[in-house]
Amino acid sequence: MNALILVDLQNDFCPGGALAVNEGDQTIPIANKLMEHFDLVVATQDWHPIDHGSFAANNPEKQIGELHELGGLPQVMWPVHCVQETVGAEFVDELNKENITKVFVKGTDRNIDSYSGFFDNDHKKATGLHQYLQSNQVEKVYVMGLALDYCVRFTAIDAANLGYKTYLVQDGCRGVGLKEEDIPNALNEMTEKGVIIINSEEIKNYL
Ligand code: VGL
Ligand code: ZN
Repeated sequence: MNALILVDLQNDFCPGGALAVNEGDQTIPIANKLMEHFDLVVATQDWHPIDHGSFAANNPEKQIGELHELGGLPQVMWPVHCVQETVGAEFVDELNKENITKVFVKGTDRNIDSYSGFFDNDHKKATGLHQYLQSNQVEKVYVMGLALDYCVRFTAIDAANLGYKTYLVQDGCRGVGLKEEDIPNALNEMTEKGVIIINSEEIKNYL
């Protein structure tokens, strides 16, 4: 079985949102089109409590974009984003949500961030995504979404490490790019870890 993994296609990561990714909304038509090729479509959803430790606002004297620490790990300070039960945390309206079989929330523990859709950043707690894919006999996963240099990157690398044949659909992703090299570095790192980078137009060649 093949699974499409849609990473964080939420309002806050799109233009006008709290942590807007440049052209983030352009990933939505690609997600909608790709769904037609998959029996199993799962989505991750960044889902933070308002007091989450990754928010600069919850760390006195820390500015957005600065590096700090959370749960004993280096942590970028983010604007308040994807707060549970807010419009910013909702999936983008134009996304065909009826085709999503299951949603996995992450970042719910205020004391640790979770970029990957599989585990928190310390790999201590699983979201249930791996178990769900295993119970559906999934062998190949196709990852796309927001943001390429954070949640997409860690989701794809965890998938490859867990033994899935892992494809990254590059045109279905956009990155934050805090530093200029972040997006090319993310692509290189994924390739090194065995992730195969493809384009949505050639999906049929890789199913
Ligand atoms: C993300 C930063 C903070 C992402 C989530 O979805 O890539 N980035 N929280
Ligand atoms: Zn977040």
